[in-house]
Amino acid sequence: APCPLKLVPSTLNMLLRGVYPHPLPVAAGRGWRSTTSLLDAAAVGDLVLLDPLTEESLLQTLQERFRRSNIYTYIGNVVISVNPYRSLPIYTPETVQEYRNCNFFAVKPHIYAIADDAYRSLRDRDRDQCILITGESGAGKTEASKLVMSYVAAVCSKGEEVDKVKEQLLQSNPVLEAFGNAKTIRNDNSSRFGKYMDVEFDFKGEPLGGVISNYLLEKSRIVRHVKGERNFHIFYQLLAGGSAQLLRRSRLPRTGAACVCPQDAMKVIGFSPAEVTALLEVTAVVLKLGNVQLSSSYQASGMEASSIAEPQGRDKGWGQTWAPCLSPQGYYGRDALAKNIYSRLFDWLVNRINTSIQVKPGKQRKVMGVLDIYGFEIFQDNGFEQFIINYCNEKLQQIFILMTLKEEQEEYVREGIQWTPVEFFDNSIICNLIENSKCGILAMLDEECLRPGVVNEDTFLTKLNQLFATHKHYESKETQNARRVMDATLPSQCFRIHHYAGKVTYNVTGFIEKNNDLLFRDLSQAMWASRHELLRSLFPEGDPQKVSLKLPPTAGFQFKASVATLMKNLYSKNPNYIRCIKPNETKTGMLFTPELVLAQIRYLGLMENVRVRRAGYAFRQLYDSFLQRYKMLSPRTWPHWTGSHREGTKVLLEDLAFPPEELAFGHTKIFIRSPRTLFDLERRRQERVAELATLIQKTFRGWR
Ligand code: AOV
Ligand code: MG
Repeated sequence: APCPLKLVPSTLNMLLRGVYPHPLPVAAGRGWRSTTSLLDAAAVGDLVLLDPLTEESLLQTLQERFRRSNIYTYIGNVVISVNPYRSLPIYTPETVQEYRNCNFFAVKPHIYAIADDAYRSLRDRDRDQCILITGESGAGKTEASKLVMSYVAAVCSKGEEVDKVKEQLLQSNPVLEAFGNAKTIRNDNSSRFGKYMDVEFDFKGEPLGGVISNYLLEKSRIVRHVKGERNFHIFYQLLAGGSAQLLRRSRLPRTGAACVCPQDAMKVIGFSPAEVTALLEVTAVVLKLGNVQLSSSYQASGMEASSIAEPQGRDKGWGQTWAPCLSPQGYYGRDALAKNIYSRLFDWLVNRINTSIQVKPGKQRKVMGVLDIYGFEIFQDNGFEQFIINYCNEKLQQIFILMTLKEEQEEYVREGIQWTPVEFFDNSIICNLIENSKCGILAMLDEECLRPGVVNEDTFLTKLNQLFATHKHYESKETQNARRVMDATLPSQCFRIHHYAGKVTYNVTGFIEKNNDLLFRDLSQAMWASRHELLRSLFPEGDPQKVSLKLPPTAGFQFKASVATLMKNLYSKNPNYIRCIKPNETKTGMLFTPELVLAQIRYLGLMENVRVRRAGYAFRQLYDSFLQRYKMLSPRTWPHWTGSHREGTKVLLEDLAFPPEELAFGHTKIFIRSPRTLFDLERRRQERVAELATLIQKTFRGWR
C-alpha cells in the first residue's frame, strides 16, 4: 500500500510538523498491518509497544532497526544500544543541540536523550541520578559511559572554572583506561576493572567535581594472559612513548609503534611532573618483574634484581632482599609481588585522581553516578575472577529488577493511579547462594581460607556440595551423581551456577590462593624499605614497627563489601539504564548475528523488562504532548482547545469511546493499558492526517 504521507507536499509536511512528531511511537497491530505500510513493526522505537510481543518480534525489531543504523531502541525509559562497530555520524555537536532540552517522544531514541533526561531531572527536579550500563564484554558499555559524560559536559554551562573541572573529569578516562584496560579476545579495549563515578553538580547544574570508585582489578593479567590477548595498555605505552630519560634510568628498551603515554591527561588532572615520573617508574618495576619470569637466567643476576626493584638505581642493597623470592617455591612470591605492586599502584592512581577532582566538603551538591563495570563472562575455563565478575552482574540484575519495579510503582503512586503487583523472576536466590554471610559460597571460601592446617580446594568443593545438594541453581559432579544426571560437560573439580544470564562452570583451582591474596611478609618489608617514596607508600604493612598478626580481609570479602556499598548508593538514586548488546563475535562493522543477540535478549531479561513495563499501563505521556498529537481526532479539541490539557485529553478520549478500563488519568500523564488501544488511536490519527492531506491538496489544486 502506498504510504499516505508521501502524497503530502513538503510544505504541508512542514505545516503538520507540529502535530506530527518523529518518530511514530507505534508498531503494527495485527488487524490492520495490511492497510498501511507506514506503521511498520520494525520501525518501532519503543519495544513496549511491540504487538505481538514475542522474542522473535523483539529480535526482528532490533535487527531491522540496526540495519537502518538505528542502534538505539527504548523499553520505556531504558535504552538498548547495539554496538555498530563502526563510527556513526550521530554524535556531532549538531546532534547534541538536537537533544538538548528535547521532548523525549519527539526525537529518535538516542543515548543523548537519556543523558539529557537524567541531567535535567537532576538539575531541575533535584533528583540524584545514576546511569547503569550493563552488557557483555565488547557490547559498548565504556563507550556509552563516555558518550553520557561528554554529552553532560557539552550541555552544562561554560566558564573558566567549570571547563577546568570538566576537562579533569573527562581526562580521568584515558588515564584509567591506560592502567586498567587491556586487549582481550573479545574487546581490544576491555575494562579489566569496575568503575563507578559520581559526578557532583551545584544547584545550578554546574559540575563541581567527582569521586571515582574502582572494583577489583583483574590483576592476574599481570603475570598471565591468554594467547592473543595483551597485558594492560600502559606497559606498551611506556615502552613506546615513555621519555628517553625514564627508559634509560629504568634500563628499558624503546619498543613498539608510536603510541601515546597518557602523560598529558595526567597533567590536566593535576599530577606534578614528579608524580608522573614516580608512577611510571613503579610501572617499570612491574614490567621488569615480568621480564624476570620470561628468562630464568635473570635469577642469577643480583644486579638485575636490584635495578628492577630500585627504579632509581640508588640503593643496590635492598634489591637483594627480594632475591629469595626467586628460589623455586618463590616463583609464587614473585608473581604475587608483581600483582600486588600493580594493583596497589592502580588504587593509588584512583585515589590520586580523586584528590584532584574531589569537591570541598560542606558544599550542597547533586549527584550523577555512572557505572561501567566488566560485563558478564562465560568462558571455556572460568575461575575466581569470572566468579567475582558474574556475582557483581548478578547483583546488578537484581537491582535492575527491583528498581524497575520500584520506579514503576512510584510513578503510579505519584500520578495517583492504582498499582497491581507484577510477577517476575527474582534472582535473589542466586545472589543469596553466593553472598549469604552464613552459608554462601563466598563465606564458605573464607572459612576454608582461614582454617588452620592444610587447606585446599577439594574440601571447599565438598562443603559446597553438602550445603547445596538440593539447591536449584547449584550443580557439581557430586550433586549430579546424587540426582542421577549424566553430564560429561561438568568436570569433577568444578561447580556450576545457574546465573540469571546462563549456566557458568567454575573451576575451583586457584580460588583459595586468589581469595587469600597473601604476600610474604619479607616481600612487603622489602618494598617498604625502598627509597622510592611511591613504591614504599604502597606497602604500609611492611613497616616492621607495625607488624600485625591479623590476616587482611580476603579478596572475596572486600569485594562483597564494596558491592554492598555500591548497591546502597545506587538504590538511593533515580536509575537510568543503558543495556548494551554485542551483535557479533568478530568486531565487524554493522554485522548482526541473530542467535548471539537472542542470547543477550534472554539474559538481559529484556522480555521481562517489557512485560514489567506494560504490566500496568504500556504507554504514558504528558497531557500536553498527547493532546497536541491527537487533538485532530475530535471536533471538540480541533483545531484549538482552550481548557487544561488534562480536560482536553478527557474530552478527546470520551469522543473516541475507548473502554474505560483501557485508560487512567494521572495527575500529569495519561496512561493507556494495552498497545492495541494506542495503535488504534494512531491508526485513526493516520487516517485523519491523510484526510486532511487530501483536503489540502484539493485546495492547492483549486488555487492552481
Ligand atoms: P565494553 O566496555 O562493553 O566491553 P567497549 O565500550 O569498550 O565495550 O566497546 C568495544 C568497542 O566497540 C569499542 O572499542 C568501539 O570500537 C566499539 N563501539 C562501542 N560502542 C560504539 C558506538 N556507539 N559507536 C561505534 N563503535 C562503538 V568490557 O570493558 O570488555 O565488558 O570488559
Ligand atoms: Mg569496558
